[in-house]
Amino acid sequence: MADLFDDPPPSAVPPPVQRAAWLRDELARHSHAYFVLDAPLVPDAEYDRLFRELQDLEAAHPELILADSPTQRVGAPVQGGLATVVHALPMLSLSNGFEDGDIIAFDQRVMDTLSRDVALDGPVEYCAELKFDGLAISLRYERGQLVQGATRGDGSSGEDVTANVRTIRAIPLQLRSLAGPPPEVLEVRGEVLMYHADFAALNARQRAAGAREFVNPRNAAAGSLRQLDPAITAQRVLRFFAYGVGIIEGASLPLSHSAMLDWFRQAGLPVCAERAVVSGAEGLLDFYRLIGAARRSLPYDIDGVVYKVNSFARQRELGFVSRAPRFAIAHKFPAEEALTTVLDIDVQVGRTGAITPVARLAPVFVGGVTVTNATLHNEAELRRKDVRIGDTVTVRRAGDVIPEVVSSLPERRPADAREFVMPASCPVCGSAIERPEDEVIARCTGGLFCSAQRKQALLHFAQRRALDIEGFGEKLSDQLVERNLVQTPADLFCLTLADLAGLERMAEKSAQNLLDAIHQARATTLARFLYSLGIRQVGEATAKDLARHFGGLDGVLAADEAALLAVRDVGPVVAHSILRFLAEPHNRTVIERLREVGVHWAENQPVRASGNASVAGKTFVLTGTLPTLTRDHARELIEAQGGKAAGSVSRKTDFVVAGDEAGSKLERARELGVTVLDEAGLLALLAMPAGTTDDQPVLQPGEGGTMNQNTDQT
Ligand code: D41
Repeated sequence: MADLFDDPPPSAVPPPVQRAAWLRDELARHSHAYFVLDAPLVPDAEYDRLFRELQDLEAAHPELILADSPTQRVGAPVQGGLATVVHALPMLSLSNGFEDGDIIAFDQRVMDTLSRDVALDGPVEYCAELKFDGLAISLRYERGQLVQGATRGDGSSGEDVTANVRTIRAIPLQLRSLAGPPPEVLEVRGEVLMYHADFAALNARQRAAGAREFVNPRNAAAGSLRQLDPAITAQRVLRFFAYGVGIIEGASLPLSHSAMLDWFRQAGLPVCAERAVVSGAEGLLDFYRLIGAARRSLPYDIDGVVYKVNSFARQRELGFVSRAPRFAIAHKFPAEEALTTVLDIDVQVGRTGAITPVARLAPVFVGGVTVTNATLHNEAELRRKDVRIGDTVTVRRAGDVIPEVVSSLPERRPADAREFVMPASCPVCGSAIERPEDEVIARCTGGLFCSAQRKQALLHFAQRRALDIEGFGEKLSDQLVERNLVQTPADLFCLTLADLAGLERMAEKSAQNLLDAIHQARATTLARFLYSLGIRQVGEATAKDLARHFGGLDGVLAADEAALLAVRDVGPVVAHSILRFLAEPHNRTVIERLREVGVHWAENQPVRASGNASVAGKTFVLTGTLPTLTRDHARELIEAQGGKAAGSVSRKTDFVVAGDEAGSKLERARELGVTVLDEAGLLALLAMPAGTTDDQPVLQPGEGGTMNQNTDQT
């Protein structure tokens, strides 16, 4: 078999039978590497090329087509609805726990039950795994061939989704041969889900096609799996993770759940790597906390973790209560979505005057806190979601992200529900609200005349990434503006102890501390200064580009459009925004006054992108925890050599620097074939002499750092 994996030399063109067999093996090997080993061997385009070659070959020689050829995944549409499948062994449900106490009690019950029959020697061993937020399905393999896929349904019977399941590349059409012949029958249970990136891409396509977008990856996965036409399912990238077993005939299972998962993986089934064998309640709770912290960096949604007594013999001893096994429990994370009602909708005015509609909600506990306000983003979003005052809505609060209204439930709409009307004038300052034809964001035209914008501008100016005035917060900004103590950021530097001591909750000591902090903040960098001005479209990265390019403020102030466009990553939109800001005499006055009151920085010579050719002009994305460098430090090192640190991975990314627990960004890098470095690799790159060019290998294995480009066969 092994020699079939080498592309035959062109001189010896193999007969079509052999070429087709080679292509099928090669395609299966790549799918396995991608979906099961999580280590792609070739870029997607190479897979596509091999796939097309096999398709062409089979078209020319239809006798070569085999049922389990990767080209045969998409079958004919199902007529007259999905058939019902009665599960040979019912698909059980899981009982839920929410608090530590629930888990401690579960472990105690397990110990009590087991020790009735045998003396327990120490804590119980569990297999802990993720609880995927997808759809449970059962796959039936007969003699290693996939013959049926069915949804869980009510646990006793589900829907026949064989044709759709066959289109899921993560699901092998044929099991890899283990020692001995394949089992007569093997039912594999697991979850079908959609990764965040694939969900976003699907919704972008839906939007472009004017079709309905999906609310979340779970719904998208469910909708995709229950299609009547498998050609549609085939266009949706679904994944699968195996976590259980149904009927098994003609083979015996390993002795534990964790050994079974390993066995599945060897058989070519995707099994999630995020799993552990742990002991006792303490081990379970440690796993819960570990996964809770890493949850955001996973490329898919989970809604908790699942614990299973590891030994199958002990599982049998424990048995079931009604439809749920006594040997397993789901430990759920606090729900991130909840239903509540919209009491009112009003608008908030942001730093740049952006008007954001905000839903005032009946208080609801979601994502671990009580939420009373949720953003509706903008008018177009609000209309698309058709949210009305009085509606029942789904609110989502994930991690530290601002709570948002996800969707409304029109079927629960009361008769007196009212539509939101965008105000014509700013509720804070009364200035007109305008929305340019081609933009989605409406804005208050009041500028710094609008106190809402002034407050936000001050907060932006003082924030950590700008002038970094310690102790400057929202309450303070509100008071300074409301008492007319501060009109522009420059006024901050003229505040006196008496001004501050008169404010609410401001003792003399804290007033003095604040004055000191303001005084200290005068020493800054040009990049921070430019960022602090709050010019639209000028974020931190652009501010740094500008500072690096011009070296000093006067260069920026004098720049015309052509000069701005010469700055890396500055395009016409950013250039116009800067020019518009600087054309406003008022803004120039504020800048002058800031210099007068002593805000200063070291002016540099403009940096030419020549420091280290391996780094200068290159875009880096940092992800995960590096062993010694903080992310900020790594970023500074990259920037010091003319490189740029970006937040997300795209085709323009040159390097992804990945540490521990790197998640979706690393995944994306692999998908796009972006070079991945670890910390040692980054440091080696930074130490490289000037003049190293693009086409020289950046690092050789064994040179102190490691690098893997996923086109290499690792
Ligand atoms: O990830 C999951 N959603 C998951 C679901 C999992 N990791 N393990 C599971 N194990 C079971 C048993 C123990 C009954 C085999 C499950 C489910 N059941 C399950 N999924 C839907 C209902 C039950």
